[in-house]
Parts: sequence; C-alpha cells; structure tokens
Amino acid sequence: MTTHEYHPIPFPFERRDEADMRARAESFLTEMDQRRSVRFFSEDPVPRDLVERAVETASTAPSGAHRQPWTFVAISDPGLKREIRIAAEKEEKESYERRMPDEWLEALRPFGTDWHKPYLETVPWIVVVFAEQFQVKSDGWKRKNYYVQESVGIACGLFVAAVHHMGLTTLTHTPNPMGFLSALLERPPNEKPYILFPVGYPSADATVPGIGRKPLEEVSVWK
Ligand code: IYR
Repeated sequence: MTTHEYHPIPFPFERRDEADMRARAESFLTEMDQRRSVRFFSEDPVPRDLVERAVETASTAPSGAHRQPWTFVAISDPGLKREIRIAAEKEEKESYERRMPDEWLEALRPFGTDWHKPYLETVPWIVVVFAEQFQVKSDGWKRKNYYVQESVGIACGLFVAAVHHMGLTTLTHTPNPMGFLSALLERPPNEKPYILFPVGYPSADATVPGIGRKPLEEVSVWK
C-alpha cells in the first residue's frame, strides 16, 4: 500500500477580496445560466482538440478514492455515428411506444421529444461516457471503485460546462437501455455506459423550449 504524501496546494492559492469574488461568481453564473440543452445540431466540423480539452476538464472532477472511474469515448467516424443512431433509435422507439409509462410520456410531451435522434448521425462528435465499476489488471486482479455514480455524474457536469464555455453545445442524452453502446464501442464488461453527449454547434435554425430555471428560493434552504 503506497501513501500519497501531502504537499502544499501546487498553485498560488491567494485569497481574493470579496468584491473580486462577487464579480467572478456573478460572471460565472451568468455564463452558466446561458447554457441550454440543444437538440438541433449543425453538421459543421469541430476540431478534435476542442473535444479533448472538454474531456480533460471533465477528468479534473473529484472522484471516490481518486479512481477517476470514467472513460470518454469520442466518436467522429460517420459509419459508427450512423450505427449508434440506428441502435439508439431502435431502443428509443421501443421505449416511447412500449416501455415508458404514460406519466413519463406526459412529462416529456411539452418538450416534443420522440424516438427519432437524427442528430446522432449528423453531429460532428458523439462522446459516450462509461462508468468503470471496478478496475481489472491484465492478470485478472480486480479492485472495486467507489462512489462511481457520483464521481461520473460530477465529471459529466464539468464536461457540459467546458463544452458551453468554449462556445459549443451539447445534449444530455440517455438512450435506454444503453447496453448497445458497450457492444458497438467495444468497451469491457467492467465499464457501464452512463451518458451520451452529442457535441457541436447549434444548427442555424435551432430552437430551445421556453423554460426557465427555479429561483434560488425554490432550490435551497438556509438554516
Ligand atoms: N431517453 C429518451 C427519453 C427522455 C427522457 C427524459 I427524463 C428527458 O428529459 C428527455 C428524453 C430520449 O432521449 O428521448
């Protein structure tokens, strides 16, 4: 068992004055509040290095025992994107037509979503996030990971923020069930598909639903 020796925070962490903190907090909030989930994507290409930066940002997330239990599979190959669209739509059609209870369909009705996912084929990048349930070494040795759901969820949040910050857009897409992604992307059984992010520019005629966000009073309690 090795120990991680503690050392000083490796950057000049200086206390900012409160005015500076307020300005930074406001400006970050304003920027994040401008993020929208977009379902209509342009086919315009996005350079790979931008997606790489978003993945690296996501991978700064805190994780249980620092296992970083995530794999981001970034797909630009047109044939693979097409296969993903076909497989996702097959599952989604089954879900919308048979698996999802009326209450769920009712909740989604205002958004007008259905089983068609054309953007999966046309968007420049699909990033599929896999959650590593346990580590496996070549000799078959296994080691459990901890707080995998929480860790990967936080990483995905940072990914969404990074994509937005650089001027691109994405959609949190969870085709259900997602097992087909393990097969298509040839991921090992210790990794479970978690979320799929189409990443690109919004199309010129992209629209978003007219929804607002809950105000602070509705999402917080102070004691
Ligand atoms: N996975 C489906 C259904 C869906 C479910 C929820 I909850 C949403 O917020 C949106 C969609 C789909 O992607 O259409």
